[in-house]
Formats: sequence, C-alpha cells, structure tokens
Amino acid sequence: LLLDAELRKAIENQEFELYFQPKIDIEKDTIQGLEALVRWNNKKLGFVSPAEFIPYAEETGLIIPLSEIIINKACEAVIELQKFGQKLPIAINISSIHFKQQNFLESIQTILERNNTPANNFEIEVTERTVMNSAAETVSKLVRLKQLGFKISIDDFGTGYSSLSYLVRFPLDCLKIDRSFIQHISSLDEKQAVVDAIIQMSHRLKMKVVAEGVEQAQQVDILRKMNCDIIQGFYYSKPLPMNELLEFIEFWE
Ligand code: G
Ligand code: G
Ligand code: NA
Ligand code: MN
Repeated sequence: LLLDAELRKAIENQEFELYFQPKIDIEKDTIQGLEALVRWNNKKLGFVSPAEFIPYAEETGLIIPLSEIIINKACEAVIELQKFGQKLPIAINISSIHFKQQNFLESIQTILERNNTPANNFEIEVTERTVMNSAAETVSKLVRLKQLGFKISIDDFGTGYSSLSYLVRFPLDCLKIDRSFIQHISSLDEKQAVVDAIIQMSHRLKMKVVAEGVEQAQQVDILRKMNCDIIQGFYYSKPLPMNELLEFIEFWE
C-alpha cells in the first residue's frame, strides 16, 4: 500500500508540519490559546488529510512515533512564539492509542524536558471516547497530567456515549462542544437547548467551554448570550502555519 510506505518514510523524515488555529476568549476579546493540527504534504500523494492518515496510523501503531513528532513540533512552536514575545498555550490532540500506552506520561515528559518547555505551555485534548470507560487508570493518568502542569480538555464533547459521571471525577479544565451542535445553532432551537445546557453544566463544574466550528457572526452572538467562554472556528481563523499565525497575532493586537 502506497499510504503505508509513504507514511513510514514520512515519520522517518519528519515530513509533517503543524498548523495552529486560534481560540478566542469572547469576553476579553483576546487570543486564549491555539490548537495544533497536523498537516502532511507528501511528494507522491500530495496533501493527505489527518482525517485519513491519523486513523490509519492508529490501526498500524504508527501513531506512537507520529504523536511523538507532533508533541516535539508543538514544543518547537512554543519556543518560536517565545522569540516573538508570545506565550499562548498550545493544545495538542492526543490519540487514545497514545494516551492509553503505559508509558504515555514518561514519553510526553521526556519530549518536553528535551526541549526545556514546561507543561504549563500545553493543553492535552482527549476525546470523550478516550476517557469514557473511566477506569481508575484513566483518572490517575489525568490527575498526574494535571500535577505536571498540563491543562486538560475534552474534545468533540457530545458525540461519545456521554457518560456524564466522568465529568465529576476527572480533573478537567475545558469542554469543547463538537461542531455538529454549533452548525445549526442559529436556526434550530433544540441545538440551542443542548449547547445552553452544556455551558451551564460546565460552569457549575468549574470548567470553561469552547465552541468548535464557529463560522458565522450570528453563531458568535448566540454563544456570547449563553456565556460561552471561548470560540474556535473559521469565523475567526482557519488553522494557520506559523508565519501566518504570527501575522494573525500581530493583526489581532
Ligand atoms: O485538521 P483537520 O480538520 O483536517 O483534522 C481532521 C481530524 O484529524 C480531526 O478529527 C482532528 O482532531 C484530527 N487531527 C488533526 N491533527 C491531529 C493531531 O495532531 N493529532 C491527532 N491525534 N489528531 C489530529
Ligand atoms: O476533531 P477536532 O475537533 O480536533 O477537529 C478539529 C478540526 O476541525 C480542525 O482541524 C479544523 O480543520 C476543523 N475546523 C476548525 N474550525 C472549523 C470550522 O469553523 N468549520 C469547519 N467545518 N471545520 C473546522
Ligand atoms: Na481537537
Ligand atoms: Mn473537536
């Protein structure tokens, strides 16, 4: 399979780039942080979407070295931003396969130490599915991540089989409402009801709420009225390469 061969070579040659999507604090009108999203432009295959190669990497175990490359590149981005006087937390998507590895904590700590970039520069994004079967092991892993200084977000919230019990037991900082709830929020009352409920519940549980996939001003207005904390989506910016991100930051200030 061409994808397999090329992906293996790409991992060896670190043929990946990180893009960064700004997350906007709507009350303060500031950039609250960034989400790192991996991009792969291959000589033979052209641009391959992570929606395609991440699941393949997960099936083949290649996700572990790939994830380590991504974490390392996120460290490099922290250092690059520091050069420009910027300190914005970077959210890294962690695959459940990597998260569940016994040595996940050691693996991420080693990469951060090698780069001399402390954990408080990062947020870990795990999906609801990753943490759903809330084994004691999962809880203790999240607690240890928090102790190390990472912030923790639940990605794609609302799309798992939503066992709400884990929200009480896990040390979470943010819930990211999946974009399927945001998409028709301006026209569908039932979407509004769900989003409103998620925001209220999150605040009572001392979590911030990120709305994902926000594309229209109308959606921003509704989310602002519901006291949503942070907005991410094409309305403000698509994911950007570092040079364009620096321009975006400058423009925003
Ligand atoms: O960036 P884009 O919308 O094309 O991403 C498609 C999918 O790939 C999304 O589900 C996203 O979470 C996932 N993805 C993008 N970048 C990363 C990454 O760095 N690590 C992991 N594990 N998944 C990623
Ligand atoms: O699964 P995850 O939530 O990590 O996926 C994030 C991906 O969603 C990003 O890589 C990005 O390409 C995509 N995305 C971000 N903002 C928007 C948006 O406003 N609309 C749509 N359709 N996709 C978005
Ligand atoms: Na994400
Ligand atoms: Mn998401």
